[in-house]
Amino acid sequence: MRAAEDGRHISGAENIVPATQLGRLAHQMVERALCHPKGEPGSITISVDRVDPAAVRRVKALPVVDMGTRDTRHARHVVVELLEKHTPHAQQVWEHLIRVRTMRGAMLVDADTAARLEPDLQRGVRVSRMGEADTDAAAADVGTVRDVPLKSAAREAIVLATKVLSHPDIIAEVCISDDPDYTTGYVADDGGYHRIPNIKRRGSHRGGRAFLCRSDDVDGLITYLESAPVLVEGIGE
Ligand code: PML
Repeated sequence: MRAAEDGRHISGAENIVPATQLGRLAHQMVERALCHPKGEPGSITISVDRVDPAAVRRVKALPVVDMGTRDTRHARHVVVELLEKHTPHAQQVWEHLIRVRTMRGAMLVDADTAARLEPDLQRGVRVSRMGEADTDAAAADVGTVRDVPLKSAAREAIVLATKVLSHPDIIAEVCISDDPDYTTGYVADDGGYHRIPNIKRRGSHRGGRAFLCRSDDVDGLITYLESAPVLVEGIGE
């Protein structure tokens, strides 16, 4: 699902489900798009692609680690400290991230040089074809329509981060939501999905994702992130 207003991206969501659940899922996604905190969209697009069940890889969800950061200064310190385990350019990765505006996809950053590796710097890398294996648990978590955006944001981010980290060339991901009301971000790495409250000030439209990698096959890595179907199991277990 993609929701937009005057060509401006408002929200998006996706999942991998059996055909019998498509109606329910489409209904939930439309309701969610209609009450997103970034505003009511002028257009909502739902698209459906057939996926070969034999091609779907199942991976265990990253464990969630709550970092309990006090304010934006503390949050920035924690992000940089986590990234420093993986790159000498942690500060530069943070700078890349806070400068980005209106980028739908993610930045792909070389851990050794801090160079951006995406072929199209404006488009970025759009991670797609992922979902939560236990769709009954996901549906139960959805709750009332008003709760949907907040409740599902973390779950969907865990699904995305787990897919991203399931590629051996990815070392870490850092994310700031571009939703002005959503101030919890995360750093995902081999230690888990680190939730970071106060990663930005409320009301800020800043936001984006950066994937830190070491790769001899950037094209293959991008193909995996954008096209390989992955189901994530056991969120929060
Ligand atoms: C997004 O807007 O896509 C990012 C959501 C980040 C969720 C962070 C969390 O609450 O764990």
